[in-house]
Amino acid sequence: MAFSRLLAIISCLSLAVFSTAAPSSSHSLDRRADVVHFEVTLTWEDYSPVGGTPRKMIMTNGTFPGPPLKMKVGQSVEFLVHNELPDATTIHFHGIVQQGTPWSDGVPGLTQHPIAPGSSFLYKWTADASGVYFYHAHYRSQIMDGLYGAIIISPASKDDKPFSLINDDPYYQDLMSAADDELQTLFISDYNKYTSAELHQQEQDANIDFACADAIIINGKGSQICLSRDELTAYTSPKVAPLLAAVSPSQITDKGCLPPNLPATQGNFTFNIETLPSDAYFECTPSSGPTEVITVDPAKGFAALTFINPGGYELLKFTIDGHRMWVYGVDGGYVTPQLVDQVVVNNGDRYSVLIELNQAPAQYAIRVANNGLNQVISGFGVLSYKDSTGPASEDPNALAIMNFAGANTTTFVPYNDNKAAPYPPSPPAPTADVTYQMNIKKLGQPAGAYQWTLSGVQSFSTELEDQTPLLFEDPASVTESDLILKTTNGTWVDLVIKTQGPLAQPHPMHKHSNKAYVLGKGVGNWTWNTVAEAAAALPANTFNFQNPPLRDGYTTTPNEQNSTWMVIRYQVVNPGAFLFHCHVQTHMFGGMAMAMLDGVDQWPEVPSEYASGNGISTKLAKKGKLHPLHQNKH
Ligand SMILES: *[C@@H]1O[C@H](CO)[C@@H](O)[C@H](O)[C@H]1NC(C)=O
Ligand SMILES: *[C@@H]1O[C@H](CO)[C@@H](O)[C@H](O)[C@H]1NC(C)=O
Ligand SMILES: *[C@@H]1O[C@H](CO)[C@@H](O)[C@H](O)[C@H]1NC(C)=O
Ligand SMILES: *[C@@H]1O[C@H](CO)[C@@H](O)[C@H](O)[C@H]1NC(C)=O
Ligand SMILES: *[C@@H]1O[C@H](CO)[C@@H](O)[C@H](O)[C@H]1NC(C)=O
Ligand SMILES: *[C@@H]1O[C@H](CO)[C@@H](O)[C@H](O)[C@H]1NC(C)=O
Ligand SMILES: [Cu+2]
Repeated sequence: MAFSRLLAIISCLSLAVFSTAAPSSSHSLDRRADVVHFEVTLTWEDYSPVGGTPRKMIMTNGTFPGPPLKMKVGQSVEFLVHNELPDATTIHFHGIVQQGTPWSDGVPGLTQHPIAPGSSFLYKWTADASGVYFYHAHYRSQIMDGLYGAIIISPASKDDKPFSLINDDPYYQDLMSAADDELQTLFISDYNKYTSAELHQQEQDANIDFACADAIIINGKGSQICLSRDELTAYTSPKVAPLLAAVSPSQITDKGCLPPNLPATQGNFTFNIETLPSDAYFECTPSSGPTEVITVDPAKGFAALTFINPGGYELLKFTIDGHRMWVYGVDGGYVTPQLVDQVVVNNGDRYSVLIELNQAPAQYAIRVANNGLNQVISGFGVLSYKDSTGPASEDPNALAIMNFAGANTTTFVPYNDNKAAPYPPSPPAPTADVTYQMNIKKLGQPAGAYQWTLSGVQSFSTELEDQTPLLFEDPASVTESDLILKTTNGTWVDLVIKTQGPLAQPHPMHKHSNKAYVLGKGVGNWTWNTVAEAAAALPANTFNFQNPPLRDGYTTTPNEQNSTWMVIRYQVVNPGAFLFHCHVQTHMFGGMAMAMLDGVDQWPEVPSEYASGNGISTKLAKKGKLHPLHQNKH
């Protein structure tokens, strides 16, 4: 059923969907040298990306997702945001180091005060590394209300790119580099018809950790797809069958979700699931919105696509019918390329792939499936060869290698994250100066089923978002605690992240400011004081000190029976107050976060325009004093 819908979608493509023009990234070049200025207005509007009943969503300059920001490496960036929402907000530039500009990191309570409704804020930072990043709301879990858009920073030279490792013929390298210069971004995300605030209220009323989407959308487009009971049964993973025995009927819901009152997944709590609206978990009402079409030109030989997951809680994976993919970039950095058939994209992560356009000129399904056990769900887009008129085959599933539940239907090569070696090579220090251990778990009763801790002790309360930003404090006056750690500039820091089992979930962790090396992951209990101790005790290949992945997102290993652990290592190079947290929004909202006061010995002096309170540019921007060119905009 889901796939006959896809066929219908593909066969009407030639009629309507080609009109989706690429959004233009308009910006003005400042008179000052190499400053690029962007300006957006946020509004709260009725909208539904999937047809059906609209909800309130955040529009960025009237669009969802927001307009892409394009710039060159080395440029200074200004981003002026006008908050016309009914709520406060902040904007984070995900993956941007904010070297020397920690006050522009966009985290309320750490780097700034929330931007009040009706006011404006000017972020200023340097585009000091090439790659694909994204901006998104960082107040509460507002990202789930639609505030996100791409940041594309082009490199200084094509010599920086790893394409000689794919093909030693310069002709092909040039084609690949040209494709990379024109890369297209695909935001793949879960979607719910409830606002983030409504969803958190449902969590609290029902006492559950929420994880049940209406749809998977691509670049803000998609459909709510409802399966028959037979299809749902066929797609139910054997891994969840034993968990379902605890409920009656012992089955996933009509939306394909694990019921919200499973002790195995939620823990030992008393649930009030009768308070949930019926369509939050159970009732599936199909609706159709537009389908995202990515048009590619086979005359160019290759196309480059970057997949970004800004979603609330669904860990996702994608395949493209008829095409293998060279993964050449991860979280903005180039990597040693790998030729694969499927890539997992966890929340906050970015994967750049090259595809060779050597297939019959036709339209091919882009399949995006949930990678977690919590729900059977997929979303679809279309890769369309320019001037093609229909699908490659009458049978829409003829070229599928992954089904609606995300299970492989053939043998193939998934991307191996452990082999995401940075290009050019850039190894970490062989030892760390300091080790911090964290323990991800639910707080447990009497706390709610939606409340988590990263430190293993306390939850990071959302109320901390409204406190005086830690960056504005003298770090000597801030007490170190399980929620606030201090590091010294220049030192190498190991973070050991333990996830408590027996059902250890995958948590896509994100470090603000600098990237970190993923040294290793394991199943079982971490019982050592340092990585050096663990390395001496464990098999030789447990840790990678030679060419470990260097990235800003790192996902803990899931396990159905045991605890798991993960170690990341970073050098403190940018003093400031930086959040370390799970990018699953329900987990972050539930407290899975902590503050790193990096480089307390070299604490930055906050410029007066940022230190002087809430919204540096409220009046200035509106009077046009900061930006004469924009004088008449508001
Ligand atoms: C947002 O819209 C304003 C007004 O039309 C325009 O000046 C500005 O360039 C737009 N911003 C972006 C990032 O496209
Ligand atoms: C669940 O919690 C209740 C109440 O706190 C406690 O009495 C019970 O022993 C717990 N059950 C398990 C299996 O831990
Ligand atoms: C895909 O499915 C087959 C059969 O179910 C299995 O043997 C194979 O290992 C699976 N995984 C991959 C990555 O091919
Ligand atoms: C912090 O340490 C890094 C790495 O040693 C160094 O490059 C940087 O200049 C230091 N920053 C300050 C403010 O001292
Ligand atoms: C890990 O520790 C827990 C609690 O101490 C224990 O119950 C469990 O058996 C340990 N797991 C392994 C794999 O050693
Ligand atoms: C979990 O730990 C136990 C030991 O407590 C071990 O026997 C088992 O293989 C582990 N399971 C997995 C999936 O690693
Ligand atoms: Cu998490």
